[in-house]
Amino acid sequence: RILITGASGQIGTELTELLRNTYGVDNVVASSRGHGKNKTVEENGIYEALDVTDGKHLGEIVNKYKIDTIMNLAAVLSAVGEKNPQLLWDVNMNGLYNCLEVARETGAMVFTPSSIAAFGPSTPKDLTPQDTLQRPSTIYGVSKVSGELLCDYYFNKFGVDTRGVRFPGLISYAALPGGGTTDYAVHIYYDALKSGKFTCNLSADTYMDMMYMPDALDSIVQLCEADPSKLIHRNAFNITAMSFCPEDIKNEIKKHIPEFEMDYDVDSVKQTIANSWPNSLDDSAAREEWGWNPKYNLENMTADMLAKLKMKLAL
Ligand code: VAH
Repeated sequence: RILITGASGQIGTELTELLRNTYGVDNVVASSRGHGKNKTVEENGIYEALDVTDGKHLGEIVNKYKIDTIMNLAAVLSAVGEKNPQLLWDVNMNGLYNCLEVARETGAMVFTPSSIAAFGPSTPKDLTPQDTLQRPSTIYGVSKVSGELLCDYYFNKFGVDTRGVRFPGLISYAALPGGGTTDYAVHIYYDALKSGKFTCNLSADTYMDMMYMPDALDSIVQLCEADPSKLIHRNAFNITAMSFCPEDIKNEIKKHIPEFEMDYDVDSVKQTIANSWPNSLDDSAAREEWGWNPKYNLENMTADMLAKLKMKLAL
């Protein structure tokens, strides 16, 4: 059985649905901190209210359901984290530590996402290598590098099967993102449909790696099902699908909504964070070691995102 923490979040909401459909409803235990946050997750299968910083309760759930795979998606994201670094450290690091300790005792696998945020201003920005300098300047990035190192340690020291990917900005229509720096790339689609205009909080030439959620979900399943003997790396793999700036996504949306307009009101905190991240990643290690191969680019993502959002907003 699989336990998903953070199951009501942007990734967790859709990952829960995918895993229930793939492995069977009775083989997936969804958990999140707040009751009543996400009816879809809470009412369509096994659900437990769980705060990952409560290691004892986490252990009880893992034993109750005989969990063999923990997908730890509970996290505070970059922009929210800069406003409350202590909360971020508690959730992102103590939550992960609790998952690793339970896995050490039970033999469970642990998947934890890292992020392009694990890189910093001194990292090579273009086609950022799999193995390179990681001196992030955000507390979120510090927690992601620390998480990568902690997961590798638990694999090398205790044999815990830990795996992770460095996610770029994720774009989805099912659940809103939870306070990240890349969130503009989601909200732009909502506003394009709702009002025909959008005010972007990052500058026009801010390039960041991005990925459509279907590809992100596939990467989690592919990596967790990968033959461990083929994995040279574990925590965590660079993966990306596209790199674009606000002007690129505006122009792609205008192909569908010609009258769409965008202006700028740059958020200095988010801009500073975005400037510290890579412009594009080299994801050749993931392609070679476990067959990573994304299907969505800016063009087909935009077409699908607008079509799905139109239906969602109509409801
Ligand atoms: C954030 N969406 O903006 C997350 C992600 C690469 C960005 O980690 O914080």
